[in-house]
Amino acid sequence: MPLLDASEPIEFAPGAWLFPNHASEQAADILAAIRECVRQAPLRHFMTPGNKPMSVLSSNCGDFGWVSDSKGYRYQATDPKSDKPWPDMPSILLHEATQIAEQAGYRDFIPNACLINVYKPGAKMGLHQDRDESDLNEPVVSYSFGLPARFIWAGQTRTGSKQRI
Ligand SMILES: O=C(O)CCC(=O)C(=O)O
Repeated sequence: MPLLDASEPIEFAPGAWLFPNHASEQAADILAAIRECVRQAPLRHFMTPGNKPMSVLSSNCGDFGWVSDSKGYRYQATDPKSDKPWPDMPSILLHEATQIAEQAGYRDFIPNACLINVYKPGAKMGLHQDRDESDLNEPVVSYSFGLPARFIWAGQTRTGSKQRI
């Protein structure tokens, strides 16, 4: 499994870009905005459809949030804990995500959902594809802050060659 350890923006697979340290200057402001979101919609362990708690702590902001429970994975406009709408997406995230998507070649992207994941030591996310979105031509913009972590990129199939990032 080849290792990608880039210091400059790189398209490491068709349409998939890595922007190392892109958000480091805005990190404090982005994290403050996220903290305000999770104050309104607290972090929780979603249950898998098989009724197991996910190890990651999650919440959402934006018009829609990704949720999981015994009824399956889906996006919904309200927090199932409170039945209230998710907090508004912070303007710094809207702005940053739109700009970086444009740099990666995705014009006119307007994010309407933002999943917030917190990984305490030992928490994991298994290899998976995002398929609950209604338009798979839209990009997923993902920011990661904190301790070093290993991401596995497997391309279009689970069985194809993998990259460690
Ligand atoms: O927390 C992450 O960076 C990964 C999230 C993820 O895999 C997903 O949203 O599908």
